[in-house]
Amino acid sequence: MPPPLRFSSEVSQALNSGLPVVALESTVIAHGLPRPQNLELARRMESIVRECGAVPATIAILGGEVKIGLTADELKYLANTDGVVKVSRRDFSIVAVRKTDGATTVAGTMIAAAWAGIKVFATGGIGGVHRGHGADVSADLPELARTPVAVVCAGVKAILDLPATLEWLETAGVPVIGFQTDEFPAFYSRTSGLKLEARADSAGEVAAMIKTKWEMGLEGGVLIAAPIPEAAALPASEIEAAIEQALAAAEAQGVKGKAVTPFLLAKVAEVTGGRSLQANVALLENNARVASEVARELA
Ligand code: PSU
Ligand code: MN
Repeated sequence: MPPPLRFSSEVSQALNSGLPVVALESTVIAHGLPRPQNLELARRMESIVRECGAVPATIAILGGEVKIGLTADELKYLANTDGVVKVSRRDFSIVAVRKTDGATTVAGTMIAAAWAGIKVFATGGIGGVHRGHGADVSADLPELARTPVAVVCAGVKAILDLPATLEWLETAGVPVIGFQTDEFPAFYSRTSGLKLEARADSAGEVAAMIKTKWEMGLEGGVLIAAPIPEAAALPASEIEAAIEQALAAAEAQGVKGKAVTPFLLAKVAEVTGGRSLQANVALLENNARVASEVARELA
């Protein structure tokens, strides 16, 4: 049985009247972006979803309670509080018992969205298989294999092993749909050289693919990969040096477990300065737009 969910009034009204709702994650706010850009971005994503005719549901855990839609104050609190637990599948019961605050990852947000009946979710980059650490596989991947939520992302950051991540998704039967692209995008860059089997050119086409999968009784999610807008894209070469540096630092400092991804994200942001942050914001905004259109088509 799902835990009790606390809906914001905006989200509960939207769900009751069948309006399109887009889930948004909170790990990117609490662990993925520096302050104060994290709060600015969280607010911006919510307003974009509204401008696009859907209702945003930022998902997080406050005092052990699963919140579907945050108030302005809750969002601010989450963005500015230290020690918020990063919550994937394994962590839900722990934070519930301890009544602590938690920020949901892509995996955690998918689970809560599915409990709430939300079908579409916008994020920046999902987790994946880590470079040189084939056993370090993000909990986001098995979640995509089992939980029926469509996730819009800009691919994965090259801190990860992109080919291995795509192989994992193929094995697990997760459709990866390129949104107006034939290639898996690489977060900061529009291309990766990795071809996708499926491409959709409109939100309607994406929605049809999602709907058809679920009507067939095929369990699990769908990954929609929308490349970063051209104007905001960074050359792969510029980012690669920063990533190498970040990976070396993580290795040297012996960073392990759930700390690895936040560590790498912070290091890359530090080394590339404002440029990577700007790109990050642009692609998140774009994904909020694409997800809203898909949610409208599905509604
Ligand atoms: N990649 C990013 N930014 C992020 C994350 C990944 O570019 O903020 C976050 C997401 O919340 C994702 C999580 O679900 O990191 C994956 O963490 P891990 O690799 O520990 O599963
Ligand atoms: Mn990991």
